[in-house]
Amino acid sequence: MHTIYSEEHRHQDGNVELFEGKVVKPHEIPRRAEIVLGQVQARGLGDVVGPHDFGLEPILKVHDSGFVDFLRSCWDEWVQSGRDFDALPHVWPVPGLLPVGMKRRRCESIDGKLGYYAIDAGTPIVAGTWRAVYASAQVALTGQRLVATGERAAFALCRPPGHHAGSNFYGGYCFLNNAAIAAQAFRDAGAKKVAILDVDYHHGNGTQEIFYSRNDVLTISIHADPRQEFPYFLGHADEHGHGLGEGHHMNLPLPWGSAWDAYEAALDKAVRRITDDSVEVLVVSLGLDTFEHDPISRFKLRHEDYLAMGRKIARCDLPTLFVMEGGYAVDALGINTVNVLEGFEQG
Ligand code: OKP
Ligand code: ZN
Repeated sequence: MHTIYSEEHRHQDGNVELFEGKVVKPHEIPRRAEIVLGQVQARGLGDVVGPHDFGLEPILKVHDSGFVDFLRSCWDEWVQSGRDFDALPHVWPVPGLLPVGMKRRRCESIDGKLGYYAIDAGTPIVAGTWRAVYASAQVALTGQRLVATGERAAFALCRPPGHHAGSNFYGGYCFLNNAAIAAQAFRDAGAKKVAILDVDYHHGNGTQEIFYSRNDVLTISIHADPRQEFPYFLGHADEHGHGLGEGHHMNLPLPWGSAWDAYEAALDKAVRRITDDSVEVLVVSLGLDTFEHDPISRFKLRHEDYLAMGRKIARCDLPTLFVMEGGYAVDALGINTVNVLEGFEQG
């Protein structure tokens, strides 16, 4: 299968992340994508191609324009306000802040805007963030185009990742929801029903939010239980979709310490839900932070489990776009990623 890759990702290179009460070096670093690219090439997965530029239009079908404007201008406004280090939020308009009858409003101050749009303080915005974020979305869209025009599968080597970003917010190392943008593009290219299967260790809260009231995109996420793990406030087993979307969303939370036996059972449920529906194309939010040695996660998957994961995903028997999400055990990230992709090709 083809891999789509752009060096533009290197421009997302933050200095700091607020993590467990400390200001630490970011876990989401340029070397992640380089390691994956190296393994794609070393194992001969297929050709590596650059992205086309599809412009802002397909992005704006998923994200609010005010939010996209904020991402584009944030760094300049931050510098304008006299700062020269990473832009991070430090104050949030929590729902109870405002007296009854008052509506949350976007503040003109860049600090107010950061708190308005960010869900966490772990996602630094720097000078090159927008360049990298824009290219990452174009990488996903280029993979979408390859699959929509007849390839069985493609691998969008996106960085930064996207599944925590919603229509109107960013965080969890994510800015634009690459998988959601690609899924919407499949719909606009004529697919009647699309499924997004999110196998990242963390719940795909942004993807859930974007499609929660819709029945044309089935979203399924397997992840660490939000009662224990980021993003905490969403991803519980009883969230099924709303209105028209009722029954078109599925969360499969698993406890800390889960290994392949428990994971496989959840993945079987996900695959069954997809094959029971009239899904025409599959987008996989491919995070590899379920790995036993991941530094920020607590599942126990091993190298060989990712081959089995790829084979199992192939059972959906659908044209499939893989979109890179998380994975922070950087030295093992390439092996685990390509294991899924090779397992899929064998399956
Ligand atoms: C992004 B992706 C845990 C802190 C978590 C954010 C994690 C974002 C993960 N103590 N910080 O889903 O891989
Ligand atoms: Zn993750």
